[in-house]
Amino acid sequence: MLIWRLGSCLVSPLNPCYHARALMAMMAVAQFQMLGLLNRISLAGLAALSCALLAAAPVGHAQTADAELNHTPYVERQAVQKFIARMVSEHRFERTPLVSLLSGITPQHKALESLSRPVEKTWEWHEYRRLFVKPERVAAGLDFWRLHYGHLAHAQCRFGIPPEIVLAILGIESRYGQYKGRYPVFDTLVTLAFDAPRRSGFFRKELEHYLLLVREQHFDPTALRGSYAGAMGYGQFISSSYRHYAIDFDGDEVADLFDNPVDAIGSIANYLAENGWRRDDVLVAVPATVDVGADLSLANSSLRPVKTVATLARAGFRSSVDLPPGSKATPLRYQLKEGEEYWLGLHNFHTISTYNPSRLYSMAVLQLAQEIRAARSAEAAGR
Ligand SMILES: [Ca+2]
Repeated sequence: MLIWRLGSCLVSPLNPCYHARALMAMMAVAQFQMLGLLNRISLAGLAALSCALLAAAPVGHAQTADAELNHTPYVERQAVQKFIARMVSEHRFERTPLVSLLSGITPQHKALESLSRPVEKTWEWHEYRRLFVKPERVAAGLDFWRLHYGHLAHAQCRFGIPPEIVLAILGIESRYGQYKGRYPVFDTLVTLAFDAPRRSGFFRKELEHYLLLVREQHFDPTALRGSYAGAMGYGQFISSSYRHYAIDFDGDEVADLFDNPVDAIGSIANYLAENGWRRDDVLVAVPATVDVGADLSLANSSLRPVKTVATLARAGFRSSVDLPPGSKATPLRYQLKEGEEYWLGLHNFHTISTYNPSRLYSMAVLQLAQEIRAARSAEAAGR
């Protein structure tokens, strides 16, 4: 069979379906360009979009073993039609290019698998900590601090977020920008929005935000890459967070979280400030001891500090440092390789968890931050 190559895609001239898809791809690009949605698309982007659309064979598109997956093309599904209608009526999108764009989705079944078993739910604390709080990440954080000292100091001044907290989030989310995810964000969000029933409401909203984001920022909707959950850039912002919290922090009038570490620093600090970070609260969480007979059912029951330190002391959870008896805390238990340890999470611990609602995540951010801070202090002291 005669086969030629378009970009990285194999195109068969003998299959009329491919011709139709290629035509649809180019039409979608042209229509989005007319709408100003693809102002930044390059020739390479055009080829990539064509490839993405060509890759969306209606049947047999993946070697999935899961017979329960819905193989009906997205645009033929009622839920997708309703979504398109809403984007048209509420946000004035043109129907035809949107249909064309949604005709070219390659289902991201691996993203569905990853969504069903996030490490925050399946790993013990000692495993999670070993992955994220390690010497290489501390050393890279220190390098990043040296490189962006002024902008980190500016972010602390403006938003009240200590540099080491911003650095720890950057380190955990993307290894300081070295790994920002390889999933095509648009295809991934469509897959999660329409093939993950338990999370469909959340991901349809994120898909809506994504389409608004690419229109506002003039991004190529098919070019962006991210995590299996559609998180993007240095700070792994999901679409709604990008729209609400991303800021231009270097003054070039673009909030670029993909390639601009300065904007990423400002945006993470802005996110935490907007989600309640208290600049005067030095402590984020403190180690605790538990009395014999303590009410252990209280541990891990909430990320939000809802009980007073005095109440928790009466229930058998004692802070390792003096805290005002009336201040609020939440008792936390962490599984070690052998045994366990307890902490009291305070207000800013909960604020970190707004980034990722997991006690493992917030503690990893805190402990990585503490190690980066210690390394910085040691460096300053000439040790
Ligand atoms: Ca900028």
